[in-house]
Amino acid sequence: MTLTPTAADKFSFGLWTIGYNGADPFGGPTRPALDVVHAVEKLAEYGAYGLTFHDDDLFAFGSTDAERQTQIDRLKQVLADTELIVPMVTTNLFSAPVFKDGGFTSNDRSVRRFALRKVMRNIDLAAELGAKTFVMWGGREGAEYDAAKDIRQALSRYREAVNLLGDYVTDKGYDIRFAIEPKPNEPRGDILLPTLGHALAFIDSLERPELVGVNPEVGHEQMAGLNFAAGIAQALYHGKLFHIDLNGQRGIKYDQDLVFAHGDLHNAFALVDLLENGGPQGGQAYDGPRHFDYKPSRTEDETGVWDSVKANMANYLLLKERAAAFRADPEVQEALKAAKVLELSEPTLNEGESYDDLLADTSAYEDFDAAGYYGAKGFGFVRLQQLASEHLMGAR
Ligand code: ASC
Ligand code: MN
Ligand code: MN
Ligand code: MN
Repeated sequence: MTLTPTAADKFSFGLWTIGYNGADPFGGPTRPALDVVHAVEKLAEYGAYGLTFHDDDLFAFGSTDAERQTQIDRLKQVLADTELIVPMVTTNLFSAPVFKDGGFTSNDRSVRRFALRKVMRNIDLAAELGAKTFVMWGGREGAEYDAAKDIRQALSRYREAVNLLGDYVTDKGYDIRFAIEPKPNEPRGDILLPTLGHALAFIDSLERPELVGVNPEVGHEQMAGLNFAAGIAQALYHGKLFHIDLNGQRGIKYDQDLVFAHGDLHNAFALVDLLENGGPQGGQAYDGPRHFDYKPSRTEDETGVWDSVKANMANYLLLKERAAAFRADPEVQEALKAAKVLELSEPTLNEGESYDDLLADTSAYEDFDAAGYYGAKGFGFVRLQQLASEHLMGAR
């Protein structure tokens, strides 16, 4: 296996990620602005296949139509020159002061109407550039104070917005689906749709649920103390993994946006194994972009930025190679069998068996030695996890 990224790996980067200038709540920029043309040329050089952006990453909030068009034309030219694509576009409804209480769910109705217009304009651009996914990260959709936000009404307004956007892409004939990105907090004290589970339940309440999936981000779920790989498995179960944001996070704290696998390495291994080897027949479970949404640390200069770009992709490919070795190891196969991991895919009832049949089966209950069954034997999960660890650490 080659560890050099190619377009077939579908690695994409947000313009805001490599373009992050180092500003944080405690200090200003440590790096100069990054031009989109230079950014795309570098991504192409290192083997990425896609660039994603928020409207405001490409042309500053408040740009004139002419300024906006100049930037779009410059992007289009460099995409043509490099053969990079734009698989996903998203709208910034969080930076400008007008969005300080949110976009779709601001208490102020005029702000909500402005937010919808900003998104509709950006959907037109997404369609023009051939993007297939439109991400919605509602970073300011939330509150600090319980008295300040009627959460049930906020969810109704969120629903109203997503329903309207679903009508819009349908009427326009755009080949675009939406992906909601959950996050528990930061920048708001609490954000609506805080985890992917909340988002999945919300999607069920929409008029066109088939148009809407999730874009989970590693660190965002981990900020809520959740198992990211397990969450992705549930998103796949619901057929809702429309996009994914890869990065690293070390525990329940502020959103670190580290390089992918620079956080919980075991879970990153489980995630890549799931995406690459976890399909129903053991095939690929997800074939969309492997999108990195991280921040090159504030300590880095431009060389460090490109080092971090290479690190994200190298870590993914290394984990993919380690996961393939894990799956191919006969000892692992045997340990999986011993641990009955494969038995879980067998339906619990026999084909055609009814609950009456189950009730009549004395071996299931009356004659089943439930008290003694597992007294003396274990599942061997620790041995299995150690085999995974040894593959992960390159010891096998
Ligand atoms: C996004 C997205 C995020 C946020 C964040 C902005 O579009 O996926 O996680 O915006 O990266 O800094
Ligand atoms: Mn993040
Ligand atoms: Mn993200
Ligand atoms: Mn982010």
